[in-house]
Amino acid sequence: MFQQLSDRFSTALKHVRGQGRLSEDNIKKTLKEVRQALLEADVNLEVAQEFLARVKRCALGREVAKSLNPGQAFIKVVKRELEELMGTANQDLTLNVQPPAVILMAGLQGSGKTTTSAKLAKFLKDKKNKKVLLASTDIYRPAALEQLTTLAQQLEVDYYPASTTDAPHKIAEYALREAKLKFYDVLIVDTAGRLHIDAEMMSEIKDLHQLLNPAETLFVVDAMTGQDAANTAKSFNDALNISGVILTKMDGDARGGAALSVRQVTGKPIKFIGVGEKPEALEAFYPERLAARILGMGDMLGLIENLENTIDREKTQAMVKKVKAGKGFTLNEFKDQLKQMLNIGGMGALLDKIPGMGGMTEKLKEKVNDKKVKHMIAIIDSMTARERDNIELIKNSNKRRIAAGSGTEIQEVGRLLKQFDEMQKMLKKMGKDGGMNKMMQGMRNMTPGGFKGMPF
Ligand SMILES: Nc1nc2c(ncn2[C@@H]2O[C@H](COP(=O)(O)OP(=O)(O)OP(=O)(O)O)[C@@H](O)[C@H]2O)c(=O)[nH]1
Ligand SMILES: [Mg+2]
Repeated sequence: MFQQLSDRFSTALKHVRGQGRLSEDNIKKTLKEVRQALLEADVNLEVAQEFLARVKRCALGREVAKSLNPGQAFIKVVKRELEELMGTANQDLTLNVQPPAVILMAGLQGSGKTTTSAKLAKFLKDKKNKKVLLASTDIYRPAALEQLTTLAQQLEVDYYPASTTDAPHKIAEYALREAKLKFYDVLIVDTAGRLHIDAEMMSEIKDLHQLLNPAETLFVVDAMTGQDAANTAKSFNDALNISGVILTKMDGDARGGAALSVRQVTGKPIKFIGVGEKPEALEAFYPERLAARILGMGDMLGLIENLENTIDREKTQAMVKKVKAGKGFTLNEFKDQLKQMLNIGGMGALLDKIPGMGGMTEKLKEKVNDKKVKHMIAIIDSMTARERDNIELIKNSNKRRIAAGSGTEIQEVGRLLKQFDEMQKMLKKMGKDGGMNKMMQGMRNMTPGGFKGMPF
């Protein structure tokens, strides 16, 4: 996410970092490069120009001049202005209306409406404890209704079983009646996509809007379309007042132009971002966290949230205790950790948020792929309980059996055992000697020459 933009910013800001005094002259180059970075990111031109004017004004202003480290103060200004561009604070959904609160989803073809409707249903059910009903009024695209039904069933969210023989506004009417009758808190209505925002689409969605009187009308748009995302959201908003935008496919967006333009161009907040195809891959939109990511400062809060949502705290604490006591851990415990790693959304999602890891992420991702982790889990699963407790018992013939059982190669089994053994030694040593220094040394060994002593 934002790789390209982040790289360009870090190059641009290098010149000012250590500057003792900022002048029109010595920030010229930086401002030019920041401008270039924004335009390459496909940020709307007007938005980019205003941004630069504001940054320049602040950079030459009192606040920066009187600070102890003007170079750092300048970077702070850039960060603050980036946040400002994206809306400063997270804007939650407004659902405090007489239930059911209706969320109407709109957007162009393939923007991610149906997937996002399902993600949102799961989010509201799991995180906000809401009773949610999903409905689709897409009677046009073949199998569109089935797509929503399948997603709803997978996520164990209720759905309204619509029929393609009913008109969209009829489906909406029935779904709303059902939601009222059965005391749902929220009704999410997915709609059909169109290639362009045309009169037909607008008239259908206006109809639905009038009938449903939604608490939220969310425009779903593909972040990879850059500033076009902001423009389509704007034309839609001009015709039908929206309450917010959801940017999807941010996981594949290296440039960031959409995220940086939408708020200024439409005047409406981005409320969520889609960061993958999985149902959990939806995040509330926090401008300050994204600004930090763009500037290579990572997103520790996001990382902690990911971890808190998925990590089994008791198991992890028990393990940390053992490691501290210099005891190492068992293969079963190791497997638990691997599984938790996958739950977080894989190593890629994790590394992406660690400060300073931005530039390394792509290379690391190649090394540390989820497939390897899955293989490792399968290998451990194919061992007997006795073998797991005592890896000394595992001879070549056992390795062959384990490889066959896990669908891997005998070399992979050998590698895992060797790595596990090395890791045990390292952990035991760390536990005994204690202290952060050892830990830091261990981390340094992990990069870039390879993950010594780590499971990869
Ligand atoms: N990588 C990634 N893919 C996504 C994301 N959101 C949606 N997709 C994918 O985008 C494709 C289209 O998603 P849909 O939800 O069917 O889009 P839609 O807007 O309902 O499409 P129509 O109903 O045909 O207009 C699917 O393959 C999704 O898996 C995301 O945040 N990241
Ligand atoms: Mg759809």
